[in-house]
Amino acid sequence: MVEYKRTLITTALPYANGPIHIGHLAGVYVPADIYARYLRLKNEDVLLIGGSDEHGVPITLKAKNEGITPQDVVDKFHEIIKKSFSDFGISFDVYSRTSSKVHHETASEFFKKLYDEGKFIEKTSEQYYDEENKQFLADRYIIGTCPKCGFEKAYGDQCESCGTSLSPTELINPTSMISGNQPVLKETKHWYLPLDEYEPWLREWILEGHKEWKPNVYGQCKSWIDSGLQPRALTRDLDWGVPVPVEGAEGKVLYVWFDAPIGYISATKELTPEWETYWKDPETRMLHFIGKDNIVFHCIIFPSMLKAEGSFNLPENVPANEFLNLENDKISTSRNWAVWLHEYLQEFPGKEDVLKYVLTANAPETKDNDFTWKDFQARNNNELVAVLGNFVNRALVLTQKYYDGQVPERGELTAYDSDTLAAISTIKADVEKSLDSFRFREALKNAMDLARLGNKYLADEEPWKLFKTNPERVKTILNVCLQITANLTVVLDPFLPFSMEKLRQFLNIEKHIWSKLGSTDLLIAGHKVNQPELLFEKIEDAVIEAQLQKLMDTKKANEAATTKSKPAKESIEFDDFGKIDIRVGTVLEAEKVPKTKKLLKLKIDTGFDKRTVVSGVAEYYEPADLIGRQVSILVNLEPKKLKGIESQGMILCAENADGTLSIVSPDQKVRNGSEVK
Ligand code: B3M
Ligand code: ZN
Repeated sequence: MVEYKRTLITTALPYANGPIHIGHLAGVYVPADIYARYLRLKNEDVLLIGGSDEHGVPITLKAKNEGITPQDVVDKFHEIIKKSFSDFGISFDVYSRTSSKVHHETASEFFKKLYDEGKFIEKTSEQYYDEENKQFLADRYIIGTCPKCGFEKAYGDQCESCGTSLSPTELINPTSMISGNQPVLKETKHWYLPLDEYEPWLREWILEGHKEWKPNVYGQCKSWIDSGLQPRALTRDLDWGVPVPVEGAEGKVLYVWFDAPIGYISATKELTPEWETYWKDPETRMLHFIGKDNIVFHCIIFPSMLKAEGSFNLPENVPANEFLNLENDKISTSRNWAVWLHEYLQEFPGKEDVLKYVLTANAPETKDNDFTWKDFQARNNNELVAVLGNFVNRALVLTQKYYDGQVPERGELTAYDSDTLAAISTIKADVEKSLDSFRFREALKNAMDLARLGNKYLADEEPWKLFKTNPERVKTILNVCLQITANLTVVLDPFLPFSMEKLRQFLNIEKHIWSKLGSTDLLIAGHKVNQPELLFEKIEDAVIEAQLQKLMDTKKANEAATTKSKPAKESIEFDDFGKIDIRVGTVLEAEKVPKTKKLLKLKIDTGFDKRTVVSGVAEYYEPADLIGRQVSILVNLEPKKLKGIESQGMILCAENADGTLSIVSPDQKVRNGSEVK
């Protein structure tokens, strides 16, 4: 397709079983939002569609773990997700949910049509069943070892380690997620889409017809098609989802990957009565923004469903991204290893654009990438503050200072002036080329080139040195700088929407459309600009350290959760216990033992004497912090010399999973000498 009249952009529907994190944002929502904003600036007809995926085993498992209903789970997370997207400025035209009535009807009708037209095959097969819970174990209800890569916690539908899509019977050592039992096989009936019959068509449509798709997407499709497609079951034995609308299907629901992409259709229906134009008019171009784990569903299965139905458009492109890691480790909801959007928004108010910037500049477009807080800080301080913020601030402050905020007249141009102004159009063309091929990192870099250009121009021309001697020249220089600033509000608008809105307020201008980009008269002489504020603020080390500390705490908590406690030692007689004399004492003095890393020398008031104890806690406590504290001390332990000091007892500590020590103290002040028993 060359010409199109409108664009329908869909974004993967996040499972409503947890909040949104930076991995979701970098992979799907930030690029989709940039693209939608770009098309809107070009005055194109575009819809950005989103919503929560509220069915499937991820939801029912979460409900089970928390002892609440699936409806409770999705109600809670749908609200959190929707609000965080909106606060972050993802410009959805609609953000819907798949538990809605319109969705249930739409998905149900879609299935019924394929059923009535004989597009499914009905098959009875043996599937895993948990006898204790009397339940079939679909998809993620079952885990086992991946037959491809050996990962031990692969799900029944997919291995998260190697990405292979699986069926439960392929798993080695299958285990029920509900009971932990070995499941048994039991017969059940389901409806399958014979993907094998669509193979020749898929081959032609994708492998011949869409060679322009990103290599990672095209490559995955090719490997799927080349390894031979199998009929795919589109129903499940579950009690949460869209009921299968045919007779003899009691207790069965539509497979979540059948209903979820239809969610894009229902959301469009919810938004506009014109929904069919967006889905069926061949002059509409449909784009699916997704992460790499969703490629097969959006490129093979959903298109085959659409093809079977017959009246819908197929996707024109599927610009899927790879994964984002966090500080060198895979982002994981269950391990709480993530930067959560709703927390970021609270902890970094007014810095929505900074996160968008960093996630775009470092987007996992062609390979997995790593988000680090140090990189976040560096990009903010060295790029947003030092380049973009610095340039516009200087241009605006000088305009206030020299001309009381009025845009000065431009005189005769030097070659450098003309080249600088002409470069804006070149940058426009570069950004378009990058965006049109879904290369967002490059597009952002192209757009930031305009800020770099302005910064360099200002540094080269040094108007502050000329103001006394050549005031006419300064007018021209600042006029050029202000035109660049005004152009920045256009070229960076898709990427930094909140900041560009602010910048338009400083400049006292309305939003310009994309085609104005490159114009050297966005601001006419005499136009009055406002007093500027800072566009971006430096992020201090302490802020970054606090975030890193938060992640360290998560790591510790995870280690603690996965460390098995030692079993209890052999039983002893009460008399044996009676031999142990533990007392509470107060630390009177504390100092480091010279030339050691671990040892502190403590003077303790035990209530009946004052004695010296050497303790191995120097790495965890500052001596000064211990003075005055009550501790538990084993007082009848044989004295022992440590580094030449006689230690008369032992301070009791609890040992953490990571080997760190924590002193055991009474939870309120007691008399020194009190027995611990
Ligand atoms: N909810 C899977 C995911 O969040 C799924 C996407 C549905 S898109 C129709 O990765
Ligand atoms: Zn695997």
